[in-house]
Formats: sequence, C-alpha cells, structure tokens
Amino acid sequence: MSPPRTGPIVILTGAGISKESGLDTFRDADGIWARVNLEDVATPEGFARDPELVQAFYNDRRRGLQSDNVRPNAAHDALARLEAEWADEVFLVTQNIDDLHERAGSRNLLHMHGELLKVRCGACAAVHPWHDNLGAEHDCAACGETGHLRPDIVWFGEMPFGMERIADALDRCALFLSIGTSGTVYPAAGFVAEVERLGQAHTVELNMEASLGATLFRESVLGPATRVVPAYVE
Ligand code: BV8
Repeated sequence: MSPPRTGPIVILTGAGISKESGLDTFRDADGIWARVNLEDVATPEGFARDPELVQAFYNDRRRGLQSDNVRPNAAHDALARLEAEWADEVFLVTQNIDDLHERAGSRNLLHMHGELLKVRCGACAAVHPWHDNLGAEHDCAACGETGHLRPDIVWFGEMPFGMERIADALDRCALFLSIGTSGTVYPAAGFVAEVERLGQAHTVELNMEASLGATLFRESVLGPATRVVPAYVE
C-alpha cells in the first residue's frame, strides 16, 4: 500500500477482526447477544442490578481471551506491520476490548469501548490491571475504597473513551478503513459519515458481509479478515 499523501490512515476495527482468533462477535447468529441479554450485562443499570452477574460475564470472557488457542490472527498482524511501516501515519481505533491488537504489535491504538483486562474504580476512576476473579468486593489499590471496582468497559449509555482524539483524526485522515464491524453501535458507526462529510478521504469497508453503513463507503472488500486485510494493506 502506498501511504496517503495528505493525512493519517485511521482504522476502525470491530469484533469481526477477532472472530478467526476464536472470539465471538456480538450480532452474528452465534454471537454474544444471541446468548446473553445486553441490558443485563452491558449497561450501568444491569451492573447496579446484579454486579455479580456482570463480573461473571466479563470473567468468563477474560478466561476465553487468555486461553492458549486465542492469538492474534493474520489481520491483526497485517495492521501491526502497516503501523511499523508508516509509524505516525496509522491510528487504530478499536471497539474491541480484547488485547489482540497489542499482542500483534500495534501501538498507536485506542480502545474506545475499554479493555477486558482492566478494572476501574467507580470512586476515584483509577484503572488497574484485572486479576483472576477480582470483583466489586475488592479494595481499590489507589483510594482504598471497597465495592467500587467495575470492568473498565464502556457500556451502553456511557461515553466512549477518546472521542476528541478520534474526531481530530477523522477530520485529518486521508484514508479510513473499517474492518469487522456491523455498523450498528454509535458513535463508531457514524465515523464513516463524518469522514465522508469532510469529503477528502478514501473510505473502505473490509468485512465478511455488507454492514449497515456499507453504502457510505467508497470501496467495499468482502471476505474473512485474515484474507482481505493482509491483501489490502500490503
Ligand atoms: C453513547 C460493551 C452517549 C463492551 C458495547 C446515536 C448516537 C450516539 C449514541 C447512540 C445513537 N443511537 C443509539 C445510541 C446508543 C448506543 C447505540 O449505539 N445503540 C445501538 C444498539 C443502536 N450507543 C451507546 O450507548 C454508546 N454510548 O453513545 O453515549 C453519551 C453522550 C454523552 C454522555 C454520556 C453518554 C456506547 C457504545 C458502546 C457500548 N458497549 N459493548 C463489551 O462487552 O464488549 S457495544 C458492542 O458493540 C461492543 O463493544 C462492540 O464492539 C460493538 C460493536 O459491535 P461490532 O464490533 O460491530 O460486532 P458485531 O457482532 O455487531 O459485528 C461483527 C461484524 O464482523 C459483522 O458485520 C460480521 O459480518 C463481521 N465478521 C464476522 N466474522 C468476520 C467478520 N468480518 C471479517 N472477518 C470475519 N471472519
């Protein structure tokens, strides 16, 4: 790939990029929301109602992520190589809460929906690495408060992380790639419309199937991420 001449490459990823690493997506037929009620486990109200249920939901996903057969795949690796080649030109925004982009070597990375392997204190907002079976009943290592630890994850109705930095990157980008996302969840699903409103960037969707926002992209490449992403970025 030849780098854009006038601005950064902004890449948005979703659960589809981690599917071939063995992690479930949300809205495919075998997805997470087919098994669990989103309202119970991915909203602040659900956490207030039953924190143990929510902690168990995320502890289960942490154990899945940390199993030996879950590793970065060829799509994660290709994005890490792209960043290594065009260092400051690549900004990776992921909706995913797994650590597969980091493990592939991506560094200029923002988890806009938070991270599965971190917990946050509701009392002082300090963020700590998660350890096995850490729950709300544990003390916060920063403020000492008990009963305020929650997954460092953005639930529905909560503001995603890094929105100012993302908006600035979208305004300046020359190329916007959207990979493995259904285009269902906002504000991420609105990024392509923002880039197209400014009109100076090329926009590409690389996905198993056309997303809800497919018609907004100038280019669409359909297929499994491990095939279409390396082919596109190399
Ligand atoms: C907020 C928790 C405001 C983490 C998640 C308009 C504007 C703003 C907000 C809204 C709006 N309209 C509605 C809203 C509210 C809401 C929303 O968007 N609702 C939807 C359902 C309509 N948005 C919010 O609440 C957001 N917050 O807006 O706050 C605010 C303002 C001021 C002050 C305070 C607050 C918060 C959104 C984040 C919610 N958290 N999850 C977790 O448990 O993981 S969202 C959840 O969906 C995940 O985070 C996930 O990342 C995200 C998106 O899903 P995808 O990644 O796209 O996954 P999906 O399964 O849907 O699709 C997978 C795709 O991959 C498919 O297309 C499939 O074909 C493809 N695929 C499959 N296999 C492969 C593949 N592709 C390639 N290769 C393969 N092998």
